[in-house]
Amino acid sequence: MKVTRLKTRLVDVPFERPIATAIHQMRSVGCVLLELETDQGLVGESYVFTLNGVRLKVLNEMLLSFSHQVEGRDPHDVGAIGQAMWDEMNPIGHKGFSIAALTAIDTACWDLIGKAAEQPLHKLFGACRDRVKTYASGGLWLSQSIDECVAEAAGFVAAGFRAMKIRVGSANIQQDVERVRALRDAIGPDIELLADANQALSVKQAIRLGRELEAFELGWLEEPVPYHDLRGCAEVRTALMTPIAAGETEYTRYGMRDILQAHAVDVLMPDLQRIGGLSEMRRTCALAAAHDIPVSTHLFTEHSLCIAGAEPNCVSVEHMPWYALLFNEAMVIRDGMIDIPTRPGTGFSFNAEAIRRFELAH
Ligand code: SMN
Ligand code: MG
Repeated sequence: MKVTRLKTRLVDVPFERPIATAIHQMRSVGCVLLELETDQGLVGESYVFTLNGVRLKVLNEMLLSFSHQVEGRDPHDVGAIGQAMWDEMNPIGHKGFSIAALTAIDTACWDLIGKAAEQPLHKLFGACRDRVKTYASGGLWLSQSIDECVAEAAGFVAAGFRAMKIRVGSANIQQDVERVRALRDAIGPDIELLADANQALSVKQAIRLGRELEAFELGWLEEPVPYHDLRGCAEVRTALMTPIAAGETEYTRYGMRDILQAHAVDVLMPDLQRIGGLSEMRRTCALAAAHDIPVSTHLFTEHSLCIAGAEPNCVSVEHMPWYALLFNEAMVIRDGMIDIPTRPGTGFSFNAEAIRRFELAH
């Protein structure tokens, strides 16, 4: 099998209303949809994105600039394709959009490998489970009132979730504590509650907030301090009983290695776009396993399910609903778990009508 053409389309998927974390103001996700066409008629698909669609054309241009590394090649040679891309991006760096391009091409190659074998990817990787724990992450934003959060939490439970994540890290620590208290009171002790501070706190603020939140039995406190302050994150971790999660903002196995070596986290949270594709995600899980650290994937719910299905220490995936309408297939959520799809490849294919609806001219 040979890739005959690398093709991209741009879409901008708006949210129902603007939302915010401690450091993000968001109204849409702009996606570069990648299709690798082949001489066998199979098409490999993947996507990468930017918040609010800013710099989407730059991301697209970056992806197109690597076309020559995959056109004319067999996607089964994904290891060599990835290595050639890695070597070529040396002068521009192994972070940012260059790694996003690697992610898109690597993941679409794997999609093709699965489709050619007529196997779901977790089976090709070596399956370990057919369902994985998840948590509702598409809500409980800092921009919402406590009443809105409480109502939304009830909806999450009704939709089959047994865990959910609230955003904290506002300028007012007491306000964060009150939000978490109200939510814990509303959902009771049996629903897992996670909190994400999105790097907004200093070490001392994070320890202060974390100590006040210990009473609410959080499953984890995420990104308490700026992502590059690994020593500070480790300090927060030592000061609290609550587990610390981080990793979404760093890149590749080298970024993950530094986090693990700094003893900065109890749960590693790699992001498919920033890690460098399914190949690098598998290496990352192995690296975390060698440190006895569990992995929970960040965003990219659909495309991370094959990893959770194959990596024993990938114990949960973040459920973010933003991209679901781009796909023909829906995720199945029951009892707080998502089924690992049994369809070939990643198990998710672009929906032509949705793409027509959200497509941008370029
Ligand atoms: C998050 C940050 C930015 C965009 C979406 C989500 C958040 C998370 O850190 O972990 O979900
Ligand atoms: Mg986060």
